[in-house]
Amino acid sequence: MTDFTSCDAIRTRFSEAMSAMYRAEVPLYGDLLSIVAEVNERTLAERPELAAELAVAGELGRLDVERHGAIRVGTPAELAMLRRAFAVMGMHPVGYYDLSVAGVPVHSTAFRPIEAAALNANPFRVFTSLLRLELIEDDALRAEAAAILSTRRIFTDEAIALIERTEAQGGLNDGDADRFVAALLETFRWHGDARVDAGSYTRLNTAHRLIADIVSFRGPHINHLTPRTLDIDAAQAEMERRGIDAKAVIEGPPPRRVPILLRQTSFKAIEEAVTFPGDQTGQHTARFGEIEQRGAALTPMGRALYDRLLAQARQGSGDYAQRLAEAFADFPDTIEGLREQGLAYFRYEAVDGAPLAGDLGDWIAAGAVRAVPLVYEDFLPVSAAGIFQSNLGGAATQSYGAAAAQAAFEAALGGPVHDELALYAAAEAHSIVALHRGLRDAA
Ligand code: OOG
Ligand code: NI
Repeated sequence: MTDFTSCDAIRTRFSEAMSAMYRAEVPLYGDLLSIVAEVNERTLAERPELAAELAVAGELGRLDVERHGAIRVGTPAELAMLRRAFAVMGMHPVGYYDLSVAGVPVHSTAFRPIEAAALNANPFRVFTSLLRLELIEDDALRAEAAAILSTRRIFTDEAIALIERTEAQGGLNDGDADRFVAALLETFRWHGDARVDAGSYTRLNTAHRLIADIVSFRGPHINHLTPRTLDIDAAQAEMERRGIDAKAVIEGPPPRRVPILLRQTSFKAIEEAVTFPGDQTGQHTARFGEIEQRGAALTPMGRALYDRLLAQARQGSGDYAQRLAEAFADFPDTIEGLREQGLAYFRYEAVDGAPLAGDLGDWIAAGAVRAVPLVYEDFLPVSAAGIFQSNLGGAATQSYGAAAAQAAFEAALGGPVHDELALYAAAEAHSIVALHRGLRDAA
């Protein structure tokens, strides 16, 4: 039998290689890593109960390696090959995000592991956006962009050969795994030599800065890589203390005792030197730094409440943090409250064995079973759009209209995206089945 390197191991090597590359390309990313490491260490030391909870959830180990990246591609063929490349690393498309509702001409998915064990081994995720050429209004410019994209090749021959080998033989041996990581890394490297002349760049950039970012270069350079902090308010304060030009507002929910979903902040995009054919030079602004704090995955009901309260906070005037805190006073902030009102997903664990009469609620009330919130492993389109905007100069853009184009996206991808809510619900149901089995065996 051939000995294949596990998907988890390949993913970990790849995420380490990406991290090293991005650190060299965007040195401020290294500062973010050190801020997050410091804050996490301090938080765990100050809050032993949090450290214990993370240990029980199997999450302590993944914290130091946890990152998400983001890339943007131009064509269906590029997206379809990415799906196959990420599959080599056990990363599958989860969720569909229509960012056109925020005036950004892309739609997206997140490639990530989906099994609990794989997530805890290394939850590396890549938010991946596809340009929607049809949203470029100017016919000539749309044709120009399509022509430019039709001649670019973003994967090396070796990367494609190793993807095909994986599909043919079911995995990669250790040497091939290393070659695959090195070959695929080339796709996400920054290339300052644009493929288009300065005139095209300016036309694309005027239509939308993101269009220029996607179309003008040799590949879908990684545009940020985000470590996970346990205390984003502390990390934000430390960014400011170090004089890093951080975004003013933390996106997402307010600070809470039981964190929910995702809170994110970023530092502004850096300006990078670009050369155009014919030796003209210019500047491109797209790549940035971001940190995030993750909390509980919400049920559809929890998400609806979240969306309503966030909208409410955004409408008012005056201090945003205060409006946010006031609006979210209506969102239960205890494990029991979230659970009883059906707002979040949980994993249920037997505390210690005595079998009990009654149902799950009775067991929890009796302290025989503990409910642990499932981590939100996905993204928030509204926050994402906020981050897109803040890094693109912030000018309000018109909405492209809300028509969801998920079917077109999945056709480009070459398969359906997983429904993230179904994944959380299945993980919860699975833990309940395991609990019943355990209690029965103990009886
Ligand atoms: C992706 C932005 C989305 C997030 O954390 O929500 C994202 C992009 O700018 O390409 O990464
Ligand atoms: Ni991000």
